[in-house]
Amino acid sequence: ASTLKEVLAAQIPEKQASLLKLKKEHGDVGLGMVTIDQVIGGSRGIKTMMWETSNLDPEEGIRFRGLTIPDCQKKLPGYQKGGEPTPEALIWLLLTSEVPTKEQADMLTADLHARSKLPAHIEPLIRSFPKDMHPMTQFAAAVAAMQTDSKFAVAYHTVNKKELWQHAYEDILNVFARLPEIAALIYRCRYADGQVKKDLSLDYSGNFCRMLGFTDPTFDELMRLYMVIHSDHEGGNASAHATHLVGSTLSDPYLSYAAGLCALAGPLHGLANQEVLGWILQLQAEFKKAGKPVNKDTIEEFTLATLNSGKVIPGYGHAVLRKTDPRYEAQRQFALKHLPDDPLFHIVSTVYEVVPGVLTKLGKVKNPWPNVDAHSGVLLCHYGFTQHDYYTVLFGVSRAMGALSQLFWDRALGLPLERPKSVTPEFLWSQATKA
Ligand code: FCX
Repeated sequence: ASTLKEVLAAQIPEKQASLLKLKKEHGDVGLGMVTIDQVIGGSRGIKTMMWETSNLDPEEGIRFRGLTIPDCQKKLPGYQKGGEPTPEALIWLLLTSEVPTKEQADMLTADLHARSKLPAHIEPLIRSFPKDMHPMTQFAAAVAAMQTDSKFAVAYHTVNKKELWQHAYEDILNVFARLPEIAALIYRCRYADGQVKKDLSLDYSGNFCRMLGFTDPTFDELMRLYMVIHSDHEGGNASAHATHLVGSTLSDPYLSYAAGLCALAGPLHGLANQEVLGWILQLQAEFKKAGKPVNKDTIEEFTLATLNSGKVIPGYGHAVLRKTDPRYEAQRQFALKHLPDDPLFHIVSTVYEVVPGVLTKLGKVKNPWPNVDAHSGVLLCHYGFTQHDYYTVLFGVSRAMGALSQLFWDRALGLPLERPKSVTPEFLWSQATKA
């Protein structure tokens, strides 16, 4: 069977030619006008970036290279037959747009394991961080510090720019390979004995779970699903966009992804998974103290109190989606199968019955439905992974797969520096009064 790099090398010339033809023959076709509202309003809906690896439909949700999450669960090889798809299989799909055979996915597992050794300074660096430094700060710093190993940064000065993609490929695969150990070190140093035990006889996710200190095979399956569904959400989300933007300066994949992680660490983005569990635990603790039952009425009261204190309901709403996130639904199905009686799952389910109605009544929320972050924490908690200020790191291990698969194509296609035009408020006023 062909290796991943061979498959990609064969695809590049055709894709380059197709893009060149598109630009040359249709480059002046318009894609819609931009309103003042969009310029002030965070560029919502402006089509301004090409993204190969996935596409987000407001109603249907994400498709990875055309495949929905249930399609991926059916078509991508798992660790065991009939199990959840592996992130290795998904990386193959994202990069090549082809569903790998089990043999190809296993080949990629072996390749990632072979690349997984951290540069010597990374472990002491993580051990030196203050215990109370947020795990995402540690994660972004450690990924940036691995940049000493970048083949791309060296190649920029030594090779023809047509060859740069080969070096981007090496860095990207090395980042995928090393993120789990970095993440595990941060976890074990902060919450456990600081020891990380690998098991390279397992797949990417199984080994990651062992390094974190978890041994339940069902938790391994959860991790596979978690890694797959958090990987990519088209290009406009802040972590993917930051990676793409920084990469467009020909900053290397380590630094580009460190930027992506900094974006993911914001509470309106990836940090929402930490916020959701904090909100649910606060709800549980307050109700217990007051002797209140957990039901629709009390949850509605708690939701209104959060809104009245000027805060958002974490895990609900989305900048693009207008329906329940299929990533939420996939996790709900996992919970129904593996932990139907879990008390926190019951709270999450009741919140789902109440919050959309409350947000709809506000009249300004464009999407009252839950997103991916509304569910992930309770699944982790069920298996004893209770340290919710760490959860965004797991999201960050996964998001690399999408953001960096696209970064590979950015470099293979030789996409230019991203540099949109900003305008002054005076310009906007001048246009407004002209109209
Ligand atoms: N709770 C309360 N108010 C909300 C809300 C929520 N969950 N979602 C949106 N709103 C409010 C906005 O704050 C805004 O109010 P304002 O006019 O007073 O500023 C108004 O509704 C309109 O916002 P809207 O257009 O619907 O949403 P945006 O595209 O601006 O923002 C996010 C989208 C995701 C940022 C928003 O829905 C939110 O803050 N949600 C909670 C945080 C969260 O779950 N983030 C994770 C998102 C995602 F899945 C991920 O990146 O991981």
